[in-house]
Amino acid sequence: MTRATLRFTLSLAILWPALAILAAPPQESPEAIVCRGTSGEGFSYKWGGECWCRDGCAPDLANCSPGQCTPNPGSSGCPDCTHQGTYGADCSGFVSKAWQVPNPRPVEACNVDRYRAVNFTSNHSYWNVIPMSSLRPGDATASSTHVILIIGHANSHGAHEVVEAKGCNYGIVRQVRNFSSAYSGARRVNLVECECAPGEEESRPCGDCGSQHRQCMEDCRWSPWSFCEGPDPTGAEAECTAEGELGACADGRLLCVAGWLTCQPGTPTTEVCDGVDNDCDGIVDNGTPESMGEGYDCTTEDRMGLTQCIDGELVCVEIEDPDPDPDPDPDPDPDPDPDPGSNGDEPAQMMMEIDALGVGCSCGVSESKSPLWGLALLLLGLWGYSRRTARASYLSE
Ligand SMILES: [Ca+2]
Ligand SMILES: [Ca+2]
Repeated sequence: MTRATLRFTLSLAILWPALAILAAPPQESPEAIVCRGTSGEGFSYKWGGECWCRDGCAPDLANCSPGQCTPNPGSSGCPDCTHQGTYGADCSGFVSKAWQVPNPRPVEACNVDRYRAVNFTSNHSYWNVIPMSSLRPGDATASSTHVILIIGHANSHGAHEVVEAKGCNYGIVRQVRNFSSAYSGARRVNLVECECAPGEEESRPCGDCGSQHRQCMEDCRWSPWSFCEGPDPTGAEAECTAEGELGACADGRLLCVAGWLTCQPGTPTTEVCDGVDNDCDGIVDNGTPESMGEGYDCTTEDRMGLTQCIDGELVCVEIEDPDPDPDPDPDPDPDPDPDPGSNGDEPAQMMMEIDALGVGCSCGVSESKSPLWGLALLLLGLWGYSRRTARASYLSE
């Protein structure tokens, strides 16, 4: 098979699927085309190939081998070349996939329908030929033998940043270059105006402490705004009073909830003895004995006691003895009237009776008293009588 026959056969094989399957390219932005194109950088040039792996707008060389193109002995390159590896693309396969023509295909899909370079030099239902001076990102420029994806605007020298499957010894490269007069421009159809540049981010404030974010997606459209949220003031350490909450639950923390400053109530906890309404039922220190630590044995001033929560503090309260010990040395005979036969306290009793009854009155004296006591009482009576007689005589004179 001659080289010309080989080229014709390969071209027919390449064109056949494209002729058999015709579908419009997707509605998308030029930036989406550029994103797809930049993801091919670094993969190998593969004659007849049109697939690579991407991670967003970047090549995924970690998960996909870029392949290796080697010119056969005596040749300068493809199509007389050998390729090792699954992934890689030639120039027209690369632009066909970047443009998603004739059908939308993942860049990872190999052996799918595509076009040849020369196809891009004339009008087509999927693209229009444009002046080279009008080239902008997302367009292509093609000669009869090569096609290149434009990813940048013309610089002051008329050069553009491009991505192209440059050749067997180069692979797919990204560079800035000019074009000879052999090239013409082409712009794909079904392009939509961009809302934003893919990857661009935007944010705006919301509520009184929050913010929202959105990102420009690959299709050149903004993603929906994110949920409104923000950081808690002073790291959620700012204190506040939670309205309608009782006890410890009223001691709140100022948080940013859904973008609004909110006093988050405290959490009820087990009631303990601390002078605080821990369980938030409106009553201070009303827990169970177990939770309060009450009713346990303790000692205070060498007396046994029980723990008790008083004014927020656990104290040891002495136990009161309900049946105190009787007098250890009780009077065995508590009768207040001593034995009348005893002589021991007779004088004292007698004197008391005298003072109470007055002089001359001896009633109540015990008959058992000594006769000397009777004589003494008689003498005392006589002395009193003589005194009263003498006083009466004096008053009558
Ligand atoms: Ca309580
Ligand atoms: Ca408490």
